[in-house]
Amino acid sequence: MTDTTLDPAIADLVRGAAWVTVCSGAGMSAESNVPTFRDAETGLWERFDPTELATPQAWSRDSAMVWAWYQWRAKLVRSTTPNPGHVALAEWADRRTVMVVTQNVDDLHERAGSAVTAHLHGSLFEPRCSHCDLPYSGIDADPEVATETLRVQPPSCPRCLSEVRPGVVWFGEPLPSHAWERAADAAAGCDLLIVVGTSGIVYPAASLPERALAAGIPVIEINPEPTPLSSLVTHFMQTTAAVGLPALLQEVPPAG
Ligand code: BJW
Repeated sequence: MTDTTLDPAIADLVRGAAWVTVCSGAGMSAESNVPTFRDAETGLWERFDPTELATPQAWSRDSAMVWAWYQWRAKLVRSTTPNPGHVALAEWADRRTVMVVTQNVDDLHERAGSAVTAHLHGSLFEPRCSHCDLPYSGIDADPEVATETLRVQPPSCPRCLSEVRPGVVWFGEPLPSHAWERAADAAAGCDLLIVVGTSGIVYPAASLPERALAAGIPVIEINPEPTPLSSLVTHFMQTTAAVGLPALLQEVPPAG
């Protein structure tokens, strides 16, 4: 897709939106070489199903394996850089109100210059005590010291000596309530909602575009593959984040 093929109706929507809310998922970071969740994994972890590891049950069964996996992912993210899709959103915020609501646990939106409204599923870089929730910042949680081994004993909480866990949201766990409230407000108040790079099957995050559509707010989806949402949205752009978002930004005149 190039800017010359952009649907004029999409261009009109983008030009007319003073407040845009963007809901991003793993595909947002795919072109930064961060693996998505449901695509095939490669390398050290190819023997594991990531959706099996991102559960409280996996943590109870083998916390050392889960800790090592998250430290490996944090180190991998540190080695990557934002792609043109991340950069386009940061530049868009110089011209209009842009709120980024992400399911991603990486920090690529922030490193591109966006102020993220909500990290719905937490962060790779905010480990905390599994018992008392005290944030943990010991050197042994620094991703730079992570090694490519299958098991690493998690650090101990300095306050209660329980194991430190990754600061992410696993299946069956509630989303951080402040993040969810900010996300719901951002989706309810915007003029245009853009959903990018998510399979749209994990709730409650997947309900945000559904709610926006029900409220009459136009929704544009960007994804190289159709999802359950694609037939419901106002416009489906079958392309990638690093192509689709810069193409949309071209329609937004600079502020002033
Ligand atoms: C590209 C691209 C490119 C590729 N450009 N695109 C209602 C109905 C049914 C079930 C439920 C429900 N409500 C709740 C549930 C249960 C459950 C759930 O949703 N289950 C479904 C799977 C059936 N939800 C939960 O358990 C949630 N908690 C909850 O609801 O709590 C309630 C509660 C209240 C009070 C007390 C207790 C509980 C929590 C969900 C947590 C999800 N956690 C994970 C792991 C996070 C940590 C980690 O990263 O390890 O979050 S799972 C994983 O999936 C991760 C992701 O954020 C999330 C979504 O994945 P995403 O981003 O969509 O990635 P993919 O890989 O699926 O898709 C990538 C897409 O990108 C694809 O479409 C590609 O085509 C596309 N793509 N290249 C653009 N270049």
